[in-house]
Amino acid sequence: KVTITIDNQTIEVPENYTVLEAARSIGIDIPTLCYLKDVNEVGACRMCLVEVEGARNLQTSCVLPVRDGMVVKTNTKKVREARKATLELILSNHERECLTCSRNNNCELQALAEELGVRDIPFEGEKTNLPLDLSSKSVVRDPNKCILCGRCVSVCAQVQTVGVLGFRERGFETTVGPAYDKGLGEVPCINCGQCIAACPVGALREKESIDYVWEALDDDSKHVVVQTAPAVRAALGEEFGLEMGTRVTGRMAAALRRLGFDKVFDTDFAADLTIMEEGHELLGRLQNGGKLPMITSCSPGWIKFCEHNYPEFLDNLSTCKSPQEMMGAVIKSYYAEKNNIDPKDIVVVSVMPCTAKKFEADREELAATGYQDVDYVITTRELGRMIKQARIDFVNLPDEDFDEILGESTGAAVIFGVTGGVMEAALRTVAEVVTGKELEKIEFEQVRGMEGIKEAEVTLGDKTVKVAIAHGTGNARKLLDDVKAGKKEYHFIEIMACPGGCINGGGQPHVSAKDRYTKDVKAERAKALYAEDEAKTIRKSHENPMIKKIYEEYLGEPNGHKSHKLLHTHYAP
Ligand code: HC0
Ligand code: SF4
Repeated sequence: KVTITIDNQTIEVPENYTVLEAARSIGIDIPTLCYLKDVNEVGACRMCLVEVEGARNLQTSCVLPVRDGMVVKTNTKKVREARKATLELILSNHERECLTCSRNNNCELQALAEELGVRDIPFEGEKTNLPLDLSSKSVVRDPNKCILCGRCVSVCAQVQTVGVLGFRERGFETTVGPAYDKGLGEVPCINCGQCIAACPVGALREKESIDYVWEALDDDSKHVVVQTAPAVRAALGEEFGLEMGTRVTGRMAAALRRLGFDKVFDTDFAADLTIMEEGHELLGRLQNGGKLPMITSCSPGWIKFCEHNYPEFLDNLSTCKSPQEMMGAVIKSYYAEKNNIDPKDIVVVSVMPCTAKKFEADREELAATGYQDVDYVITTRELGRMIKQARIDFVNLPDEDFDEILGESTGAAVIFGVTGGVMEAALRTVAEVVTGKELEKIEFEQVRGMEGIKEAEVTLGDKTVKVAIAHGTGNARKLLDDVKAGKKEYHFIEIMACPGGCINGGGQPHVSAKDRYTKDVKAERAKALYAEDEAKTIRKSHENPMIKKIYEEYLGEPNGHKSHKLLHTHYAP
């Protein structure tokens, strides 16, 4: 412990603290811009300047370690003027089109200008006028809005270990993007959108599909069906000022109906279906000497990461399509036939916490009926925008149910949205199928939590099955390197591209660096999903009555002929 005095308050703090951390521990909020806890701690933007007794120059508090006896002032005239001058400099060559920016009212730069009391910008700097990077199906990069904070660069390189973003050129010419001026769609970007989540401004954003969805909704010749991913319900409320972790499942269904969708279905139904297919696939591989470890295939960012970095594991992937794709395929086959609708007239819209799902929906492997399984993907944020554009009073909506029958799901399905959830859902079903006995306890605590890599041994009948879970592709890389080197052996692995799983996907509502500092975003949203699981009467995928029905009426059996045609695929090297 060291003793430090900040703004006349003397406190004791751990010796590994920075001055910023020490100040925040007593509620003194030093402003930051480039700082992102544990990810980007570089002291580049100089917004967090403080005065330190005995030092001639102002110091950047986010990288300044505390020292015993240190005396710090965070709110002197000198500090205020320096911060304001720095901000004015950034603003002087920033494209200040706030009104039409996707981050209007939700921008950390805008908020700082307000907080620091910037009322005019004394000089106009030279502005860049560079083309937008529209090459990716998921992420749009607008270099004119970039403030060079480096947060996206750090997330992409250090957390995801993808490393396709970097600083290019020097001085005024500096931009952030892929090397050699390439577009994000031309490099091994995995579309995870974690860079968007890290961006304080509007320089990185999803490629919006809102206009296409409005157009489909306005077209009377189209039957427009929507599905919502598990994690959306855990975060959509944040777009409307509800507390993080508020579950808005019923209000979300109500809003979608009011937007005009003909049917409101739940990706969770398809998650249950995935468990039936993937669970039986695992049993098959265990019994017949198939390729092990089997690895989950539902996270499209992870699939792309695998294709670029670990092609030798492509045959380990489960052949199951992701739930979003299974749902699309079922809507355009079973549902279409049952209701006598030509699949060409059906438009499937997915609401996803994920930007990579936009890329997935366009993959040519995923068009079981001759049409793309899914037509348009919008993120949780985009759904928030549509609800606002329709002027729906979201907070005060009544709770409504999803439509039958593709809206019926179990507790096992809803936890898909959090790391370890697919594994737990699979274990619930596989354990009962193998033993023929009902589980005494259906919670598998070993696979829960936010540890980067989790391992467990599970007894299934007379066999012990070794499983592992990784979330965030940086962790996936570590795990796969160990498997490759023969250091670890598993039967079944769950990998999700985003840290925390889909709840923290690149399409979820923005959380400022400041809120990320104080709130555990992943844990809060995860709680909402575990609560929904607990509240469900049916919590195992194989007990979903509508899943039983679709096998009876249409699919036959898991991994059967029809399933293979509609619900499985193969990603070739
Ligand atoms: Fe997920 Fe999914 S759980 S990837 O995290 O498997 O995006 O929420 O929709 O498809 O169900 C995302 C979330 C999904 C899919 C499901 C899986
Ligand atoms: Fe990196 Fe993911 Fe952003 Fe692509 S989408 S640049 S992989 S962080």
